[in-house]
Amino acid sequence: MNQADMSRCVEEFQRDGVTLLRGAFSDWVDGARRAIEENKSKPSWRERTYRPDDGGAAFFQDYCVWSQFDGYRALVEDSPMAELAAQLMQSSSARIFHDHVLVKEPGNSVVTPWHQDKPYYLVDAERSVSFWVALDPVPRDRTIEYVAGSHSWGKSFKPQRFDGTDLYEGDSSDVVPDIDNNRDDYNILGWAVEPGDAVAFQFGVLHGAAANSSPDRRRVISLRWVGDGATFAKRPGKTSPAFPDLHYSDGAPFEGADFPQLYPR
Ligand SMILES: O=C(O)CCC(=O)C(=O)O
Repeated sequence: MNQADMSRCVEEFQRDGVTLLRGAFSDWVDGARRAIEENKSKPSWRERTYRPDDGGAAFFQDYCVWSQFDGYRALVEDSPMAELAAQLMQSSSARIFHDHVLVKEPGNSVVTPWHQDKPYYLVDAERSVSFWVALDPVPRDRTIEYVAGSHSWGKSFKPQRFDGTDLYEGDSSDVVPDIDNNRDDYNILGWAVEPGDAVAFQFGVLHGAAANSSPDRRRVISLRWVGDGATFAKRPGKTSPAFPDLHYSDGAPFEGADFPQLYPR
């Protein structure tokens, strides 16, 4: 990507909370696709696959597996992702937080509801970015969507699992507004994507994605990064993803072997 394009992306990312990086990871698509097949046959203990009641195709998800499969590791360590993360976040450093693998098989009926990522996580980060890397073509009507600017609302909405259950028991925070029935009230952004394109977005921006009502697979890996000043955050329950063996105190600097700083090396 040339300097002018990158400057425009940084501006959009700061203003809207989201931007599109065309073709940024094309060279890592084949490896990541291979890793998905390996991962599906050897899921981690964090795997969460939704099998809809309608008997339709599955929605495979796994987390925190980037260092276990060569194709994922290459995408994280060998691609320009760490440096792009630092540039987008306007940070002098970039640290990998985790990955989230999302495979909506052909005909999968699970809609990813509107949500923000930050209340699910054990990290508080003013500088954050997820790269939603497409490994299949996804047309505009089935792609991930964002409410532009919602990262700046100063809100933290109630986190719920994708099946609609609350993540934290007794959580009294506000529920996400009914965006689908009031779409004209929001500036909703989304792009048709090709394999190797990435949508980069902040942990605080509202987003959701359609079901996969097509005969094609929708394979994605979402890689999460944080920048300068990130700290651990204690939440009122088990975070998603969960790190049951990790001991940390609220407000401590976010670091450790699970979360290596990859920019600068
Ligand atoms: O791809 C999807 O269905 C949702 C992805 C998502 O919510 C994320 O990457 O944070």
